[in-house]
Amino acid sequence: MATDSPPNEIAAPAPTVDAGRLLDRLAALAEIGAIEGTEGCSRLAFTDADGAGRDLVVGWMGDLGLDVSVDVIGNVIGIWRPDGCDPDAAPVLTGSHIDTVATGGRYDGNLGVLAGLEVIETFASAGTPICRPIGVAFFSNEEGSRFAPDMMGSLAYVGGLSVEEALATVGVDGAIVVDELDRIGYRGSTPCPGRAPHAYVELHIEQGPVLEMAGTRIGVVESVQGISWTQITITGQSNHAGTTPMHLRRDAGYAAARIGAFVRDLAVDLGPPQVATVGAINLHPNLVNVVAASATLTVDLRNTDDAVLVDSERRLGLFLDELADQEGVTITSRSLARSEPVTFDPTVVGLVEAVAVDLGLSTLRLPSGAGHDAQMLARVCPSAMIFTPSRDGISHNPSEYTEPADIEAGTNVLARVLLHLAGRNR
Ligand code: HGY
Ligand code: MN
Ligand code: MN
Repeated sequence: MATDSPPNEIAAPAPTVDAGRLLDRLAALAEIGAIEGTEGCSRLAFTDADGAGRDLVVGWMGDLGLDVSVDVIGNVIGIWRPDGCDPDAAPVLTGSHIDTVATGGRYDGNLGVLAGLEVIETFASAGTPICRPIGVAFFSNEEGSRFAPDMMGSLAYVGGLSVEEALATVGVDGAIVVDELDRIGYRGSTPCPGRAPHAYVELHIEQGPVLEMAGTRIGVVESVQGISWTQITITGQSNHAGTTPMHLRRDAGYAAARIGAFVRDLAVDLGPPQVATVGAINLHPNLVNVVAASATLTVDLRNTDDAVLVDSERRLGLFLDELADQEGVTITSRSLARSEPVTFDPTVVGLVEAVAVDLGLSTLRLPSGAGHDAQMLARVCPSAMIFTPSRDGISHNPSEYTEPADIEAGTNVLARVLLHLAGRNR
């Protein structure tokens, strides 16, 4: 297995990447769904903007002569099979996602896909010999904010979600995945689950403050924390805001606010790394002079320790039962996504670290607070991630930014790691 050689036998230095070309592609992709007046972009999964972004990246894959496949859930993989490599060998895969949240930055996901393209173009231009094919993927709907769960495409790719279930998923706007995939022309024919890669390595921005605060260039990601998404529906009674005495109200809006306060207090009580977020609240009829009849909201709970995450879910459930009794409302909930913490392959993690050190870059081992496609690929092959710092730790925000020098450094680490994994005949 490519990962059995000790990291200190790192493959011959890889050719250095063309950071300017990579930054130009990041800028070109960010033009699609650009958020006016910002550096960011909005390309929710399977929207026209996502479709246009896909077309651009697939065009670049074609320009490089990659073998491009589109599977039945829209995952796209471009594989480089140069002369001299074993074309039938399981490829070493890199990549990420190009769908974004509605307030997205230009680096989240996009960096991992375009850095993979850059590495392949650098190797192809230099005639770098490899034994195994190298592939670059973008997986469908990593964000999950329009269609839950997150990492939908990569989860289906590894067999963790049936294609039927994924295609039938109804989004927050009432759209259905299969119709949207057909509409943007990315419901492909390649079967899913897909072939297990030989190994998977993903470059991604950290999206948090840790690397920047430590003054470190490269994050050596050891794991991804567990994620729990719940949709909560509260049914009360609409009533007149002026005439209804407080003790006679069945106020869904107030109940929703109490839930938001509870999950904040729960995270503070449990302490780091527990985090809790109410990101979406919709009231009905959402009018100034009407006590809300109903409310729908989401709760995102995360922790590196699954036992604590389970306890936070339990405590939330107990609170909802108490709240329903107190306020005379009915409360129902359903899980939108649930993934346990994932530990990456220690040998590949060690390889990332050894390469970065060999390139003279400072490193820090850390867990990922965000979910990533790598956590799904880790189910089927040795996987790891490389982080680059995020300015002020900001992400899921159009002002998301990573220094060009850090983008170049992270991509050179990726190049060397991929060469090591693909450059040896095992
Ligand atoms: O929610 C996440 O962690 C990722 O951005 N999908
Ligand atoms: Mn991402
Ligand atoms: Mn994201």
